[in-house]
Amino acid sequence: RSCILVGVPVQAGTGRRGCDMGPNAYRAAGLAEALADLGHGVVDRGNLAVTPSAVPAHPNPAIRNLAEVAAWTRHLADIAHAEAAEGVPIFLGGDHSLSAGTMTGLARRAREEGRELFVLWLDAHPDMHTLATTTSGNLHGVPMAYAAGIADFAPHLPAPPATLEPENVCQIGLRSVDPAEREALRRSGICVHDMRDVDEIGIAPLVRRFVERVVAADGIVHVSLDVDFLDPAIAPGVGTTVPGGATFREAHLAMEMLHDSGRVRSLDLVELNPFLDERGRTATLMVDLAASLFGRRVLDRPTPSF
Ligand code: DIR
Ligand code: MN
Ligand code: MN
Ligand code: MN
Repeated sequence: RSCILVGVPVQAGTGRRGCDMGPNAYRAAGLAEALADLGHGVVDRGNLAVTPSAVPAHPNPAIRNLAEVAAWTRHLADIAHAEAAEGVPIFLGGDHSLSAGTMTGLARRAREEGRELFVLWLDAHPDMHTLATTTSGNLHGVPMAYAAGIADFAPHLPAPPATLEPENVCQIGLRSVDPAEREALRRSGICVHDMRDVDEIGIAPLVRRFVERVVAADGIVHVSLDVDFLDPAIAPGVGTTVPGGATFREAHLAMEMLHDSGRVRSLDLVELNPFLDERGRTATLMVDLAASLFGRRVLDRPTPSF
């Protein structure tokens, strides 16, 4: 199965401009070459575009760019559904609102194939707001609630034809959770690990437990990697840095273990803002993490038995 690069230059979901340059920064940082060096076929579909059309207004006056996010969600659900049948899609963001669409399309594809879809969500934020609870109005804060079918986003965003099982979602890296999100997480049944869990338990046991659940269900995995999962000291190129994030080795180890599971079928790389980056170092780190996810390793080793 080839890797399929899909550029998603959406920044309508975030409060800062520059995310629309993300897809091209990944190309400049050598993503296609890194994957090809690992022996993968690579197809680059270029950058997508959408034409927003009017959607019913929502009473929350804070919400920004609803029509644009709705258009991306609708289009990306179709694209993800189609590309997941062709290969391993890698969505190059763009802000995290894109995951509302990708997870919806991937869930629909998995359901049609009779496979259980699991999501590993690596982020400082749970992105669990509904249209009613967001106070920033930035819709990169809603995709998890949307794709988990937790709130009724219709008719403002298109209703997903298939949603994720909350029990199949694992979030790791949380350290900025709004009160409404905290409540929504508690009700949802989503598996959540804040940075304290990473500190106390360690990243390896957390990822191992997740992989064990996937294997037990004979499931497949989508990874959604937000740049701000990483500590700002190593990943400054993002609009919403939060101190105390994952280290270089914690992030690579998570990727290496996920690769060894043999279960990863798709990836979102989101929230990279090249305008805020330092000479491409964040783009390069994200490319290296993707390389670890797709098989780069220091030494050959047997696949660990989980
Ligand atoms: C904050 C920040 N919870 C909001 N969210 C995200 O605006 O809703 N930042 N996703 O990256
Ligand atoms: Mn996010
Ligand atoms: Mn985030
Ligand atoms: Mn977990």
